[in-house]
Amino acid sequence: DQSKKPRIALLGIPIEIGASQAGTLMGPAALRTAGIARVLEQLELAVEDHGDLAMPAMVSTDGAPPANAKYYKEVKAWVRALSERAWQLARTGAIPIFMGGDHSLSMGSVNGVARYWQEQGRPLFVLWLDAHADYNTPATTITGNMHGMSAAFLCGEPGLDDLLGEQPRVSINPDQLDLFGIRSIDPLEKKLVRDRPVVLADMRAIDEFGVGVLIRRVIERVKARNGVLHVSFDVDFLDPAVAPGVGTTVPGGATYREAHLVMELLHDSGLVRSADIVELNPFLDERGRTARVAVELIGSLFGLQITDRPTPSNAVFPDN
Ligand code: 4U7
Ligand code: MN
Ligand code: MN
Ligand code: MN
Repeated sequence: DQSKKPRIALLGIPIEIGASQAGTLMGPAALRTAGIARVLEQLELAVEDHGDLAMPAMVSTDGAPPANAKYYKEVKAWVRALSERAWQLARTGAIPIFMGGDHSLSMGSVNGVARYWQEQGRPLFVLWLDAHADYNTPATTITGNMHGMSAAFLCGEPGLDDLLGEQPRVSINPDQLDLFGIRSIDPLEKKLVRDRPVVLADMRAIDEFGVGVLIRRVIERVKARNGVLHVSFDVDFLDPAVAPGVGTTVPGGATYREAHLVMELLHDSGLVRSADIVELNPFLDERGRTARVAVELIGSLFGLQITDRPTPSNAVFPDN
């Protein structure tokens, strides 16, 4: 019965001006070609593809845009439109998957779903799977690229204060943001992250403790507060050997299996209510490899399993 199945709402956001390299605007098309809807349908989910968000008309801001924020006006137009749309999609009760597009789109997608969960009275936690912290502001950025500012903006850092226009801005408490997989951070950005109660698992921590321990720690924190989880998956979280189709590759990333285990554990938690999949750049990909890996990982996030047997939560196998 179609009506009883959990619903997934796919929305493409073909934005690329937040990044330094062109090409992420083809991301939604590549994810569709790689079969994102088919994979989710095979998991007994009701999938609605809402197409791509149309490029919004630019709104003239009063006054000059902030310095050190490239394409501020264009990004603002996208973020405002997406925040409204994300809020509406969340209100339908579906699980929205926002298909990027560069990571600046999360300023709109996360703000919109955060608004919805605030109305529901449940705290929203954000898991940021990324090589980068994305915790720059116009005051700390080296490049001025806004895809490197989204996490900081969402936590209420100043500098892009007019970005949402008339949309209500819902700040995420920094202790409800988990930066996971980090291995590239700029000097002033590093200082800012150090001064904030942001939770962080860098690649060194992942090497030492493994993703199993660290993701369970994330899940326990969300459960302890009766919260829900948004997963913001930047494809450069993955090692470039697995995922070459991104503009900002950093060596030493998550392996294929580490990334699947992250997604499998998140699925089992039952806490994920929305997700972004961002920074896929099909122009830089090799024969669709990265798009395919991204779709497989979305499969694991929404219930694809190897054996369909319950996995014990400790190292001891149950008697059966
Ligand atoms: B992404 C960078 F300087 N920190 O601010 C910057 F290294 O969404 C990179 O994670 C940002 O891909 C990367 O431009 C943004 C740079
Ligand atoms: Mn990144
Ligand atoms: Mn990012
Ligand atoms: Mn990037």
